[in-house]
Amino acid sequence: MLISFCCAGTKSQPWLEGLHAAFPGAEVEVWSAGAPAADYAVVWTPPQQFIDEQPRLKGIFNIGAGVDALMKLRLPPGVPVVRLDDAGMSVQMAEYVCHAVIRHFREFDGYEADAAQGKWSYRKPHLRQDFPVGVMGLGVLGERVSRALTQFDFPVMGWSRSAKSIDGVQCFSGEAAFNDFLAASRILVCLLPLTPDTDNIMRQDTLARLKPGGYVINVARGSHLVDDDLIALIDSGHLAGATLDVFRTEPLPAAHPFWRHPQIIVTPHTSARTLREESLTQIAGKIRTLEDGAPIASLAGVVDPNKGY
Ligand code: NDP
Ligand code: OXD
Repeated sequence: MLISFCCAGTKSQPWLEGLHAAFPGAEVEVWSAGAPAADYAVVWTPPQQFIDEQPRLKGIFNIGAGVDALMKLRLPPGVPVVRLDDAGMSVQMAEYVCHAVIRHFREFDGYEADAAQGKWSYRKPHLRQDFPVGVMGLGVLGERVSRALTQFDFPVMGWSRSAKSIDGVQCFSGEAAFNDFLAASRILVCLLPLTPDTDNIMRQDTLARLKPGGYVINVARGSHLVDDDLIALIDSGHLAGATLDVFRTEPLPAAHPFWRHPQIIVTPHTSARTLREESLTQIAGKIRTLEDGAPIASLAGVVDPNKGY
């Protein structure tokens, strides 16, 4: 068995060692143009050439949850694309989003600014019922985030394609319910996959539907958000600000206005990191399952090419 590793911007050695340890009899190689064709591919944003040089792949394993970069390629028909299914990301995402919501709700930025000036001053506490949080995407990450937010007694709403039922979360589904979901939300969290349906989903007309004083937390992909529309809505006072972890261009260019906007917090695509050990264990387990002849449908995280996630 040959496993080819083709992951842009990733230190390969520890991954190769992990795959070797899981499959001592296998060859595990970092891909380079013209290398022998592999049985399995472990990838992150591979070039089209990598795919084109793989006539006998049995599975493509993405070392992230989002497969939007892969879905832009011409992929071999019938070869399963498998994304990470949590692998330690949902707890990180819950930490990040709860932190961002609470930081905004409790005005901790304001307290920090006061403290920096040696000021002992109180702010009027807000009511939780005035800060309903809407989570777009109730998949592996969005569901965990929604549940975590309910633990802080925020009113929590969720929106997904298919109908869901999550304790303590008011669930909306489908396009027809989108406007009602937005109108009921003040803080909007994006945990959607990036697909043609969700590209630019946070733009002037959709963000304008949020309750006054709205706040955006984007932890999915930069292309979900129209940057200029966000800035215009903050500057007009309809939105109070945003916490952004993902951007159209990453790293975020030095001249981008998000860096300097006083009501926008920027983090470097770090809300839920790929954890190598968890990911290797998950990928190795799935390769073994396929090698044992189990049906593809028995694996968690198999991407539906029609849905694009
Ligand atoms: P899942 O596939 O488990 O969940 C996706 C959710 O989005 C599902 O609930 C799905 O609905 C919903 N959805 C998809 N399309 C639509 C649509 N058109 N309308 C309404 N709902 C829709 O993905 P994950 O939770 O694992 O990950 C979500 C995204 O988070 C990833 O795609 C990735 O881009 C991003 N991410 C970001 C990270 C970061 O560090 N910033 C780290 C990891 C992931 P349904 O359930 O009905 O199918
Ligand atoms: C992912 C990511 O999709 O890291 O897993 O963004």
